[in-house]
Parts: sequence; C-alpha cells; structure tokens
Amino acid sequence: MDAILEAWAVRLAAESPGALGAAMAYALRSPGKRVRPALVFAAYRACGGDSDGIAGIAAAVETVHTYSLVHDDLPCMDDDDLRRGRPTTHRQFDVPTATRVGFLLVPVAARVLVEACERLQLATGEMGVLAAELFSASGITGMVGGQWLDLEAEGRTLELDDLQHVHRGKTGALIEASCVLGALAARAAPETLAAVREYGREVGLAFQVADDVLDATATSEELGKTAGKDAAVAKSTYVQLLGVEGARAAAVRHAESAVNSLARAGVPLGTLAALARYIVTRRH
Ligand code: GRG
Repeated sequence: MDAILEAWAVRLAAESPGALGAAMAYALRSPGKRVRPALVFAAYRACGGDSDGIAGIAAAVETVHTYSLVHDDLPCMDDDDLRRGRPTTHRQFDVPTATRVGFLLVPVAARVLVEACERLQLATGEMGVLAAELFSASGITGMVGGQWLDLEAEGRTLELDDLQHVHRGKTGALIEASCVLGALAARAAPETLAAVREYGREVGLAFQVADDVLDATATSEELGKTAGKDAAVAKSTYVQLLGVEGARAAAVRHAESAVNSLARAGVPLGTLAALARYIVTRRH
C-alpha cells in the first residue's frame, strides 16, 4: 500500500511541477498508522480474498483520509501546525496550496480506486458499487457532514446521541467503508457483508471515542499532533460527557460489539478482532 502511494506521489509531482505537486507528494508520503488500510486488508482476507491487488483499494481509502487530514488542519478548521509528527501541509507550504492539495486528492483517490479495481479484475458494475461506497462515506452523509456538524458544535454541549451521530459521520463512515470495501472486493455473500459493515460501524465509533480519550490523556509527542485541542475549543467529546474511564469503557463496549457481529455471522475473527482491540488500546 505504501509503495502504491509512493508511486502516486512521484506521478503527481511530475503531473503538477512546482509547489503543488511537491505538496501533494508531501501529504501522500506522510507516515500515518494506516488503520484504514489494515481494515481493508483484514476484511478482504476474512471474506476469502487472496490477491495483493487489494493494496490498491487500501491506497484509495488512505488517499481520501490523507485529504481529510490536510483540510482538517487548515486555519479555517482545526488550525494545527503538527500532523503525524511533521509540519502540517499548509505549514510546510502555504494555505492556498494545502487547500488545493486537499481538493485535488479526491479525484486522485478515484483514479487509485479505478486502477485497483482493474488489477483485481472487478467488473464495471462491481467497481461502481465500491466507488459509491467510498465516496458516499466521504461526503455529506459521512465524513464531510460529520466534520461540518463537529465544527458547528464547538462551544456547545451535545447529548450523547448527537455526539455519536457526529462521530459516526466524521470518523466512523470512512472506517466502516474501509471494511465494506474489503468485503466487496472479496465478493462476500450478503450476510457476511452485513456483518462486516456492522463491525466497521462499531469499530469506527470506537476509534473516535478512543481518539477523544487520547486527546485528553496523551502528549503531543505521543500523538504526533497537538494534544488537548478538544478542551481548548470546548468541543463536546465522550470524555467531557462520560469522563476518561467512562469513555474508555464505551470504546471497549463498541469494539466488543463489533467482534460479536462477526462471530454471530461466522466470519473469521483473526486480524479483525486484533484490530478492534488495537483501536481501543492504542497509545497514538
Ligand atoms: C468541508 C466541513 C468540510 C469538511 C471537509 C476535513 C474534512 C472534510 C473532514 C475531517 C475528517 C477528520 C479529520 C476526522 C477525524 C478522523 C481522525 C480521528 C483522524 C485521525 O486518524 P488516525 O489516528 O490518523 O488514523 P493517522 O495519522 O494515523 O492516519
């Protein structure tokens, strides 16, 4: 997956010479935890897939995630200087360049996805289903919509249900889509696909709840991004509503529920269960 992103970094730097190409390459080369790609791989294998071509699907998801981080860090959103232990894209370059990088990575994600589907020899209709999954999860009913609600909620206290809705959109939707894309690429049967979707929905929420806990308890060095930002902008979080221990327990409950939905459907637990555990015990 990293090799595919590296090849795209080289390709984009050549397609757009100067700062814009260099900035796209900078963003794509930034070293994240790769949780979403890991979920794509694990769901694909749990559903019986065995082609290395799945790396391209994982790279398409990571490209969308990378764009979201570039935009999330902009002064008009989280206004951050540090991401993945390095200066944010607008700090390394400038705000107009980083803004363009974010927008331009969306069609790049579509190109990465198309190449991956071709390599996996998926039919055009199957590719359409994967594309619809990825881009609806990224849009107004998913990531963008959730981020929007999140920004609007700054300085207000949300009820737990409303906060959960924000978390499921902002962060959960792309994580759920990562799992579903893996299952779709493996041509999973409908009941298996439904169980993997439910797993993704639950680990997606668990991921953001754990993120709330880390923002309140870890250091900027550990996180590679500025810690303590939620309290600084008076954001509603699980920690604010339930306390650190309450939020931790909620994350664990959602991770357990994720694994239970796989177990009920007879989907092999292996790496997916390990990832659910990792998501709620990680230190960054
Ligand atoms: C126009 C309103 C509007 C939105 C644009 C910016 C944006 C779209 C969405 C932001 C989505 C976002 C950044 C959600 C937070 C998700 C999250 C917890 C990110 C951190 O993920 P990790 O920990 O990061 O997996 P690494 O660096 O490891 O990949």
